Amino acid sequence: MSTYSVESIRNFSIIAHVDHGKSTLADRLLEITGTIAKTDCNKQVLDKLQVERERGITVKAQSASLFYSHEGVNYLLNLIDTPGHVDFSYEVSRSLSACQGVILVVDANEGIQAQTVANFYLAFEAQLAIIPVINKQYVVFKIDLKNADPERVEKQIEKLFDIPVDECIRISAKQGTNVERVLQKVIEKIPPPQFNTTDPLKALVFDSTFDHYRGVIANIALFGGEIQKGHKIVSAHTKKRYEVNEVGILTPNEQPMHKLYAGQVGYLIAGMKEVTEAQIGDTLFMHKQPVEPLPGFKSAKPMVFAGMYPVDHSEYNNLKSALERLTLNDSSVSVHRDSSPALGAGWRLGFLGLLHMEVFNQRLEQEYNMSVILTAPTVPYKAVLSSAKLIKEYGKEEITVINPAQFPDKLSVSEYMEPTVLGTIVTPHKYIGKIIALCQDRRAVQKDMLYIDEHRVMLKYLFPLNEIVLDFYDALKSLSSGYASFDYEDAGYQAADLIKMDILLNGNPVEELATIIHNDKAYATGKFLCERLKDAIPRQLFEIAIQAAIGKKIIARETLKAYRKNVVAKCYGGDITRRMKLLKRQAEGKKLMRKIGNVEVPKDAFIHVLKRQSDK
Ligand SMILES: Nc1nc2c(ncn2[C@@H]2O[C@H](COP(=O)(O)OP(=O)(O)OP(=O)(O)O)[C@@H](O)[C@H]2O)c(=O)[nH]1
Ligand SMILES: [Mg+2]
Repeated sequence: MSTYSVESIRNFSIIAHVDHGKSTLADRLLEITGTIAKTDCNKQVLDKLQVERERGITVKAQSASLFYSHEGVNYLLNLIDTPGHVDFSYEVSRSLSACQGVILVVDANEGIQAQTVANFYLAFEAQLAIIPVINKQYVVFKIDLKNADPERVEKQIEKLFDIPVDECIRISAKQGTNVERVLQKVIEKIPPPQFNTTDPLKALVFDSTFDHYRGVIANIALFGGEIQKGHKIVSAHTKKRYEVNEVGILTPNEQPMHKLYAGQVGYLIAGMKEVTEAQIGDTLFMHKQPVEPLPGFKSAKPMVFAGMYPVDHSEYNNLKSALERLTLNDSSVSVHRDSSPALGAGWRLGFLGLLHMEVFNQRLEQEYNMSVILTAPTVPYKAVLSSAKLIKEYGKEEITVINPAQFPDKLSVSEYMEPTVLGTIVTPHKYIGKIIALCQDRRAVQKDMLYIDEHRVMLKYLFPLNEIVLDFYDALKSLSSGYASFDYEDAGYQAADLIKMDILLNGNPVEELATIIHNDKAYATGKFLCERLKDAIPRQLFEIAIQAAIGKKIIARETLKAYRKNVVAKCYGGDITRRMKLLKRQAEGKKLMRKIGNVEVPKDAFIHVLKRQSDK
């Protein structure tokens, strides 16, 4: 590694909208540089996780070091393939901190989409060199995809990003056409890092993974100095001291190296065992040579919270340790202990979005063999307290509510607030009418509307977050035949007329089903939940009233008629053992029931009801 001085290093990320071909382009770059053997089987090789392979999407940024010789000079190129979906944009912004430039990939068929815009601005604001690449373009047959229209996409890029048309490189990542040109552009256009090996060590931890045997593997970018096995280093965040066990580069698997130098990107293992030790955004420095820590990252801001409980309560401790390990690999998940009368002890987890929640759940199942119950997702609301008693209890006036069960009563609150996001929608103009109607139905306020070209429009709307987390994207996709794309960013809180809706069974509230909703949506949601619950609860000896209530006011009601399955009736005659057996079986079934007042509800009924709600 010592032969690669900073002048011969280029650090860059590949960024784009979902599915525009980042990982496929990375495959070709790995092949051209001989990092992996060229075969027909290389399909998104950097997507190593099972969930990534199954879903065909990248969820975790992945680094790879490439060696490439150009005009007689040997270069060390460090590439980071990033995810495209909005839920994982935290991965993108972190990756960019280790780079001096980006390759911005745009699909020649789809053109600029919502995440293209979002990711462009991430790179632009970080003042990185940007190389636009138009993908799915095949020069020999003119086009790779039938509807590819590179000229149009180039014009969009010029109009929106102010990058001259002739700077775009047309490639086919799949066929490898023109990809070598991209590498050359990387060398010409992306500046080498401006760091010195003679400075004291300053290493940014921009990502980390957890290995069962070796503990934390930190991805580091060296902003100064050098590092090798045996060095004593200190974490600026925890002030803890470590001895370096191993350093190396990713090619894309870990390859140990003797030393890493300023400007280089690689990994480090130094006996860190805990989540709190491997703080992403942390600066590592040499013992007794403290440096000014790098600014680090804003911590990931959870957008949705959901309760998580083991399906079988004897699995509690196993789930706890699985959660600890998985959050090491995905530090953007926030974890709080929680408990619920129906589901027992568990956690309340914060995710960056619904896809993130699904992916995390899938990884728990696949990588840790855990099956869990997830409750309905909720967004983090705020309440400004007016009751002196509550202010004293919380120690502050403004509290964040991530569990509807803890929603403070209107009488002790001067104002409720809900989180909002600024959404960007990019769509062919013929769907505009329907999309505007959808946005209005979601209580959104239009902020901007811009034609990217004669057929394509970019809309900006301020949305209440809870109106989009569950199913907005699906609704948008279905009314635009899949052509509209959506991205959003945090836009702070706004005052909102929120209420807590309780669900009652024969007058007793069901804590798990308490929901915080906007006043305007209360009736529809209440009716919906009651209907679902009626389907989910078995009939019992007496009639059951299922009600939705706001405070003392009932806003919806369903009635479940009385009924009892007399299992013993069939056992006429005197076989007492058979009778006993049946009664015993019935009693066991009841163990799986949760009693609310005198009503027995199957444990999974809540989930059933909540899940259906999210499918709505
Ligand atoms: N026809 C054609 N298809 C391509 C080309 N490049 C990528 N694809 C296909 O586009 C799809 C998405 O490619 P990926 O490389 O996974 O896209 P990505 O940008 O990494 O996607 P995310 O990481 O999920 O955001 C795959 O089915 C690829 O085979 C290309 O040049 N031509
Ligand atoms: Mg990918």
